[in-house]
Amino acid sequence: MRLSKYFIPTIKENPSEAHIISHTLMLRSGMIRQSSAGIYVWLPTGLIVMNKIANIVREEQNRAGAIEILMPTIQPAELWQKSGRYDAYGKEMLRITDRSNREMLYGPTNEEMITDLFKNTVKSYKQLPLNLYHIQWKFRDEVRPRFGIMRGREFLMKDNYSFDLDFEGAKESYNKMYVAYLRTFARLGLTAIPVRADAGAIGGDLSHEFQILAETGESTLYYDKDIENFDLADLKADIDDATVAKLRSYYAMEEEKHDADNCSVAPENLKRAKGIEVGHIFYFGKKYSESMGAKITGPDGNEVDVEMGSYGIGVSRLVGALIEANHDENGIVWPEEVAPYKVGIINLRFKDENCSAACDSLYSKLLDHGVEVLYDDRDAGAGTKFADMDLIGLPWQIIIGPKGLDKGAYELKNRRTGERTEHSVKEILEKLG
Ligand code: 5CA
Repeated sequence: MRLSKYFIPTIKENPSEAHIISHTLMLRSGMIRQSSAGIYVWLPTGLIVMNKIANIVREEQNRAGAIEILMPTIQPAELWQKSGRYDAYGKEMLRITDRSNREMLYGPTNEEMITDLFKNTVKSYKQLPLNLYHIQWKFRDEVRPRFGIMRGREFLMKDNYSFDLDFEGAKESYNKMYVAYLRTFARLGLTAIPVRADAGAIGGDLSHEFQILAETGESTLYYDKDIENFDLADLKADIDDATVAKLRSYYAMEEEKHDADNCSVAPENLKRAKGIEVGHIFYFGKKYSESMGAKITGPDGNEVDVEMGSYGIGVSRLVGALIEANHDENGIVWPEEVAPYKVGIINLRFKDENCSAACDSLYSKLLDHGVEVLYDDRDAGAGTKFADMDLIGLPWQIIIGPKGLDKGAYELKNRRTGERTEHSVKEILEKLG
């Protein structure tokens, strides 16, 4: 992409409305603009990153056997009246009336709708287990939307719902998602700690939040520091049962649920830290199937309420969480997996014909090699170009000016380490292609 023909409206100064680094950097690097409180426009690079995250989430859901569908954002109130949550949800739900005066709402989550779909489509245990997911916008009229897209009112979530005949089956579905989540966050290069979200409810230990440690996190966690010996960001390969069992044996709990007097972890091993919740998985059994009449015929011919679980990942929140984990004083430092482009070309001398010809040529060669490249071909000074490229945070930069060209050398900069090396075009294509 040629920057002169693109749309990345960067900002030099730190915007006063931003209080955490990810929000500041998303605004400054031109990824988002606020439309109204907690509601954002996603600009080109922001959208690319969010789509890349969504795709990694999607691949890991598919690998775990979940099936993608797409449910609407607008739901009829009737479904929520059946489950009993229409009144309980209170002011966080955005309620709408259509032209026939029917009560509708903008979905904050989809348990009711999926249970209704299941009820109308699945009749027998032979069609189970079933796990359906979608990646769709949600709306929650949060009291305090803040930190940009981190706690938005409109946000993108992957949510899925498992259906099983019995508790044993539901537990298996839950465990599959637990592993899928570990793999998803590992592929994003994030260390997400599985935190037991509920100690005593029906599911026992079948509710976990996945928390990324960050000083700007909204949750406070207590956890056994031995969990850090697990390289959680390295769990990309197959995760065996023993690893899962070990992880689940570690203590990790949110502050509100942590009982200091009865905690099993030795005080010297107990750590307190802030976290960002990027995922949440629940087993809730027959809660919705019972109230909404989602029954299946079991092997004995009797009808039973189906066993369910639900699983959420904050896809748009992850964009912010990734920036919290990957930045320096000059801007964002994208991991390659989710970077909006892999490499940026900086043309230092726009008015120099040789220099521009060399940049144009390298740009098309990189494109031919299938490399995602952002080419700063603007009529702007070197200082501006360096600053913008660092701010945008692509993993690699190729800096091209007349001096280097005289030697036939192209400077390659690694954004993360700052290391600069000189290469021929051939070497660059081999390295990045
Ligand atoms: N129905 C369940 C799971 S499908 C559910 O809604 N779970 S949740 O409330 O925990 O949300 C799932 C994930 O969405 C959270 O872990 C968080 O990462 C993300 N999320 C929740 N609220 C917001 C928000 N206001 N802004 C951005 N992301 C959010």
